[in-house]
Amino acid sequence: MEKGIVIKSTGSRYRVLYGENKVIDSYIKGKLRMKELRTTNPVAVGDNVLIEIDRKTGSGIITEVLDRRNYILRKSSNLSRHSQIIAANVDQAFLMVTIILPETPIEFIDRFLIAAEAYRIPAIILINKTDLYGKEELEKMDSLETMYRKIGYKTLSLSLKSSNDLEPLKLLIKDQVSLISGYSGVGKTSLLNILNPSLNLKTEEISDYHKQGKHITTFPEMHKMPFGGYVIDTPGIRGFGVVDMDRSEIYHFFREIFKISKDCRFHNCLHLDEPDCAVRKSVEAGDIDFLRYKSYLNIMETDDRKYR
Ligand SMILES: Nc1nc2c(ncn2[C@@H]2O[C@H](COP(=O)(O)OP(=O)(O)OP(=O)(O)O)[C@@H](O)[C@H]2O)c(=O)[nH]1
Ligand SMILES: [Mg+2]
Ligand SMILES: [Zn+2]
Repeated sequence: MEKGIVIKSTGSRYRVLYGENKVIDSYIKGKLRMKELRTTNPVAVGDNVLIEIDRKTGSGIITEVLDRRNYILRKSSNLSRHSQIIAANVDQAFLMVTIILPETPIEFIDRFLIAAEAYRIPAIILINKTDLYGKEELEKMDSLETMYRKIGYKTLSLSLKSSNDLEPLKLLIKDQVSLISGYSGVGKTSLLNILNPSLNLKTEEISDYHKQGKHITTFPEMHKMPFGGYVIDTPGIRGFGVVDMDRSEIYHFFREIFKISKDCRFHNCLHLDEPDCAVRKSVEAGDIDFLRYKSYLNIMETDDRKYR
């Protein structure tokens, strides 16, 4: 019996890292001892597992999934009640965004941040491709950083196409399990190739026509960093995990809105059009950023079903 960590999951096969850097293709046999979870994948990237080695085939057999500290879910489809675990045991989540090529909308960032907030996973915003930015883009980047720093999020800007000091980022990644998410084509995989040149992962130019990525990474995969720590590269999904949150608690995960909501007249205020709403007053006074409030309104309006 060996203890290992799942670094890739492609349906029924799992790649497990164990011992001193040994990798073994594994599968599940029989019933796994696990908590009840309605998911389509019982074992996910980041799971700590016990394996036995099948002497005949050389494959690993996963016999047990150890307790998870946390996990990030994604609904298989909007209508489905089944979810898929994207990753387990994550210390922090990076959201890589770009101002152009492709443009990452604020609402997308906020959806990611509230999901991370709900999972209690610290989120860090990485702004990539600064080499492409002119005056206008740099201004946009600046106001984005100001907006998120004001409410306590860490942001880092970087470029992978010019000599750029990646030391601050490496320090954050070192000895942690990090997940990296973001639109297709922002440069997630390119970053990993730079942090660990022996990886040689596939990346691709974004399409000239759509100015979007081509979804090159198709499965989440965990990579070991030579300086310590692991990073889970994810496919450029149009959204992070969906969390089971009630519509009435969405504002709990907008940290600055939540903080001020204690001053609303009604304890069940949703900050829409209730009288004496401290949140709306704060938005009017410019203390809460209007863009954040707008994301909140949009999420309240459109995601009625998804968040239940
Ligand atoms: N100019 C510029 N291009 C970059 C930078 N970082 C990445 N790119 C390019 O962006 C393109 C997409 O990069 P990928 O690393 O494949 O993007 P990804 O986020 O992994 O995309 P998916 O796997 O589809 O989710 C590649 O052509 C990279 O060379 C950067 O800092 N500046
Ligand atoms: Mg990729
Ligand atoms: Zn209110």
